[in-house]
Amino acid sequence: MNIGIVCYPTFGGSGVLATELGKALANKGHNIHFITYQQPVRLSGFHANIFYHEVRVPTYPLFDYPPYETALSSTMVDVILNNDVQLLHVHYAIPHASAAYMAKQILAKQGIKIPVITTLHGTDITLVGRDKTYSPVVTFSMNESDAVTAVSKNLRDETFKNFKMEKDIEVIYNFVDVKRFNKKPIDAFKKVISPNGERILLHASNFRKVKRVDDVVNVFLKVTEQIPSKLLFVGDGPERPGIEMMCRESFAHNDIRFLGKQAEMEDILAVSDLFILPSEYESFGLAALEAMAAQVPVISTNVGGLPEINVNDYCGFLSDVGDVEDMSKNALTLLSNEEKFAEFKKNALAQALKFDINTIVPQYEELYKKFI
Ligand code: GMT
Repeated sequence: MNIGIVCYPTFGGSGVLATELGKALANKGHNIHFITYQQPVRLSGFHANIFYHEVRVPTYPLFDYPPYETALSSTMVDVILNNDVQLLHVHYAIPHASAAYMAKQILAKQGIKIPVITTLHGTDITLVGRDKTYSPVVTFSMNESDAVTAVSKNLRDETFKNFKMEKDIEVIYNFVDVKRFNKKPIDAFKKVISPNGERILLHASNFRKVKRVDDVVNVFLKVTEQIPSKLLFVGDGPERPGIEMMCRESFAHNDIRFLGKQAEMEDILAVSDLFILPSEYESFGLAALEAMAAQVPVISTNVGGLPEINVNDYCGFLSDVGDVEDMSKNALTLLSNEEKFAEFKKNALAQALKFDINTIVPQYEELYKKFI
């Protein structure tokens, strides 16, 4: 099949998932055309079946806001016409679903029928999309898509609750390449981070308010008071300067490292003991799934789609939002009981295998086949 994939190219989960999906489909022999404004972060190297088309948005003194959506629709039309693309799969509704609708209408006038599949990822529904500034366009373009998928049951339910949906939403869970993430730790790396065998706690996100990164710091401080530990932060975003300040002022400032944006998460996960995700909302929590694939138990909140992935008292623990006390207690339970910890690590891998790339990607292929 010849598939066009539209996504955000940044470190956010939707872009990561879309890129990994494109790579997996290309490995299965499909031709994949990425359409976005920058090379996606997880897309590097050469692959015979992968093509990257950059959306250029010319500036003009009249524009306070260059019209990205118009440029995106025009690029979609151009890529489809010149590469025999048979289907557009857009990730994150805003503005990808409405831009795809426009491209579809333009092509229809030329007698070309191009099916559009929209995958909802989270904030496009629960935060941004619900805002009345966007909601009429999001509702219309979801309903005009040939198929809509959501990455968890919770996100599907939230969409029905908040939008006037006229069509069904299929749940296709996010996936992880377990083989790639279940790696042996690099001893030298571990030694640098925890020279005296301290435990390593990890958090990775885009440092937005919804991630409650200050809770990560507070959980860590309570843990390291009892069991000497180190805290690693991966990612970047608006809350990072405040969090860095908070860490600098804490008694454990020498035990906290900010690694910034990292493409090779598997190497960092391989040396980590626990993954901390205290978010206010997660439609899915792809970062938690990647941790589980690396046999890292997850200490998370119990909101959104997280309970569909992180099974409480099996491969991690779930707590109420903001309950730092409970999250630190759960972390200490695992770190102080080798037997339980080993069992949770094994369970984390078993749980991740349910979301393995080889199980989920065929579900997208089946969906594509219905429309091509
Ligand atoms: O919140 C983020 O990290 C970014 C955001 C995105 O759209 O890239 O992530 C959303 O999509 C991910 C992939 O499907 C999910 O794993 C995240 O849970 C979801 N984020 C939220 O719902 C807050």
